Amino acid sequence: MKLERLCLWISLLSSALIFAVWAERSFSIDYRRNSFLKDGEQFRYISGSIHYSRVPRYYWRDRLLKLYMSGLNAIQVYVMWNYHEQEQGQYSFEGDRDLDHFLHLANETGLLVILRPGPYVCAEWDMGGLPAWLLQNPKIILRSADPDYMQAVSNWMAVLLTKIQPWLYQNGGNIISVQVENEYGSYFACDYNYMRTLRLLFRSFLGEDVVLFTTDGNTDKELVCGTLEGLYTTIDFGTGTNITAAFQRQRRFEPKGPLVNSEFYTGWLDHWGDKHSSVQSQEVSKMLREMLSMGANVNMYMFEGGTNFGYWNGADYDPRFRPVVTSYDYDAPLTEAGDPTEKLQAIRDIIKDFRDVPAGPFPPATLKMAYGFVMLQKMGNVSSLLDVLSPQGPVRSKNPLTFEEIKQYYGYVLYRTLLPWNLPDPTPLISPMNGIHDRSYISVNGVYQGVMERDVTLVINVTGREGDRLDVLVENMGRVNFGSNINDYKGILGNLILGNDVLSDWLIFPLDVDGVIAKGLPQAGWHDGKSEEETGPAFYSGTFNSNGVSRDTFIKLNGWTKGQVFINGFNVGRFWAARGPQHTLYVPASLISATLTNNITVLELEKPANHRRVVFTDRPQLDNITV
Ligand code: 6DJ
Repeated sequence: MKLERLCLWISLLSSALIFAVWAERSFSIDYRRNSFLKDGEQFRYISGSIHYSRVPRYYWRDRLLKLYMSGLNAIQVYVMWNYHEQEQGQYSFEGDRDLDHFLHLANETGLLVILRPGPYVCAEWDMGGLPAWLLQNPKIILRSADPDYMQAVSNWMAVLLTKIQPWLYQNGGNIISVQVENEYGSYFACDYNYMRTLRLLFRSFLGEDVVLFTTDGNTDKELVCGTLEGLYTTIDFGTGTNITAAFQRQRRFEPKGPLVNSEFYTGWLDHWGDKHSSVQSQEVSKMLREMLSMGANVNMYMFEGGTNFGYWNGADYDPRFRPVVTSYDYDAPLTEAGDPTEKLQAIRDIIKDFRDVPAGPFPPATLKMAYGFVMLQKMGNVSSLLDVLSPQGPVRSKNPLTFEEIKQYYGYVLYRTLLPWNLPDPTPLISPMNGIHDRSYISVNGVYQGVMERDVTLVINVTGREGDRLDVLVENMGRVNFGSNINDYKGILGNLILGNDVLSDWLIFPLDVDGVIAKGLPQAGWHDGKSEEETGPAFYSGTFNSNGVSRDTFIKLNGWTKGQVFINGFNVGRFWAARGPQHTLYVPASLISATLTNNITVLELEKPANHRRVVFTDRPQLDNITV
């Protein structure tokens, strides 16, 4: 009896203690002293962006430690809605999507978190993080108070913010502030009701105490549409901006409180076909020093960019469709593979003048391995493997349907119809409304004819005979993530014209490329494609042994054209050797088996290299210049 009472006392006492400790935990804004307040003390963050969805879980701890050792006291993290709710109502928070685990590791490492849960995030991520299933309603007005959109947002936020709530600083966790929406002022809708509803939603799940904020580009128009009372106004800008003028603009909307640059650009993103971006470290460090000298809070975007694995890259639309490359290296202080750079050293040297940087040696670059050449064998053309790739068979429709209409949101769909008459002479196949989203690979009876590409090639000549199979394999190259074109439907939008006639009666095959490759195909049961055409969409496969060493490596597809690479069933991302500027894909060590035979499968969409080899090197090449 006595023992029970003692236990009760102990438990009451410890609860009181925990409560007392937590009661001291607070994070707020001191408007009088133009500062943040943490546990009642003035506080300033020096933070860096990292997106857990762009780094394999295996490396989360490594990267977080490197951020900490760089002298940062906080990280800024996006939650990509479509990464967690790929199908409506089905949530995934496992493995690489385990947000709780990521927050836990950050906490263990000693990093505070500035969380950016969207719902829209931009971020060069497919559709700015919005799930493509929202587009099933053709009338939906994204990022507005549209009831359908808002209902989906509320359902998601109920799941996400409930998870987040215990991680708030005042509740014992490490999240010090939460952003509402993202650069909303850049969006045409400028819908205050939307922002008000979001504010209400965030407050109802997270409480009154949490610091909620907005981030907008550095112009009056953006700040007018992006800010709202009760949400602290912050801005974003990079090198080449007049810092004083930028912070003065923040001051016009937030006369008191801390100065905050929520996205100070350490580098920039790349598009296929464009020049590789880079930003001089001297410029970055000089400007960082100036901002820190003013007492400003700074988040560096990105500190570690990572990779757009699979199909996750976004695209811009200005003035034409421009998809973002697979690497999100961003010329950031830590490379795509998490290695320290000279820019990191320069930044760390600046930070040292403003706060204590952890002592001890900086973690070194992870070891890389040049596994060398691997020969690939052709496994078969896409057109001849439809029974494997599309086991449920095709959807039949008079007119073409979009990816969204057939609920295949990513990857590839094959549209098939029959030629209505003999075409002895080259006859134009036309996409009159520029409706191929985004790139299609055309063949007639398995004979490859060429490419049609959104905004670039709207007509292609084809030949054939009446009744021949016309196959249009359409690739979704990533949805627009910025601007007013984010309702970016994929597939064939509108009819195709052959000569003077509209093509109709389509068989539409959703292709489960990832599912099939993850199951270990193509090895088992696939016929060998040797007798088939040399060009056109086809699978190639090969194996290699790592001789007991599993290390980071980079795959290079010299002489190949464009496609998708899978290592041991994992979709490493897109390559486009013919266009650049990215020429290697990052393959993290966690994908490579030290003991078993490793498989590599390539979906080449156009023309393979004559030598049929790929090479694993120990160095990235993100620029067209050979290094
Ligand atoms: O918040 C945005 C980031 O997610 C801000 N930004 C970055 C990231 O997308 S482009 C790069 C951009 N905003 C669009 C402004 C275009 C000039």
